[in-house]
Amino acid sequence: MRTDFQHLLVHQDGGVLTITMNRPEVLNAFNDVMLEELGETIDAAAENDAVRCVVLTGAGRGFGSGQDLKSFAAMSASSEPVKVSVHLQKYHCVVLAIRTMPKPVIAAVRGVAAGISCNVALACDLRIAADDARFIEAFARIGLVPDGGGGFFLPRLVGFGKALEMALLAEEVSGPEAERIGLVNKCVPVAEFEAATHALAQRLANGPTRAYGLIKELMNKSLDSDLQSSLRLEGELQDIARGTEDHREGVMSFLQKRRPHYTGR
Ligand code: LHQ
Repeated sequence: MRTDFQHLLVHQDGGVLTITMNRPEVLNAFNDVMLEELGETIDAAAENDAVRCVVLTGAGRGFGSGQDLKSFAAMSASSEPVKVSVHLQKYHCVVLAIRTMPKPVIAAVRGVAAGISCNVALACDLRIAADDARFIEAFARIGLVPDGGGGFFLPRLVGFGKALEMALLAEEVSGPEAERIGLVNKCVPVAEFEAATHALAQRLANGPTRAYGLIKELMNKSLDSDLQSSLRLEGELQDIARGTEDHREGVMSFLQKRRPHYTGR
């Protein structure tokens, strides 16, 4: 797997692939290169069976500050400005790749997660935050609407009223508050952040990966489904899960009163 990127640090430890957005001087704002590198790495992780859990995080004191506003201004000032909707398609590929990847993706957020960086974190399957985290739906501050899937994920995570409040007022939500309102799954003290992220990622990487992929599919499809369709899909996916080695290992280990050893097959 390629690891020599300009603006990403990519590190594999066992089944855990950690992708670190690495432009700390601008709080990991997205420029075109970093966005393309992230897309490439997420796609490669999805295809690679040796990767069983992905962690997305930021270098330095923040997770990400959104679109790089300097490069965006330059883009807008060019003689042939690109339509934002066209530029957004690259982000949409990343968001869709995270959602459809048949293995868990964790966003590990320290410090600021603003604008589209915040919404990329919301697209991940689980979010762990340090207590110095600052989530900002910063768009309205500069007269824009939430993008990168924020309009979809935010109300589904925190409810309609809180989502509108975050998007309209564009105020910071702290790590502990984010945990309280369901924006993140877990908030831990900064001193424990790395160890807690590592433990969660290793736990998922050692789990029944194929079942995790099917669980993602079931939950994601439920978001625009009805009960009957969801029940039908549940049966189809359970047939697949039942045929996996990990299912057999899970039942066997239970009966033999030992810990399961899942291989992801
Ligand atoms: C930055 C940025 C940044 C460049 C900090 N760009 N340099 C829109 C258009 C198209 C497609 C994609 O989607 C989007 C959606 C978006 O994402 S729009 C939202 C973009 N993000 C923002 O509006 C946030 C702008 N940044 C801030 O409000 C603050 O920097 C935050 C609240 C993130 C952090 O504040 P502080 O902790 O006080 O840090 P700082 O402001 O001192 O920033 C540190 C440095 O990072 C600083 O550079 P300098 O040379 O002065 O040290 C900032 O200029 C730079 N930086 N965000 N998005």
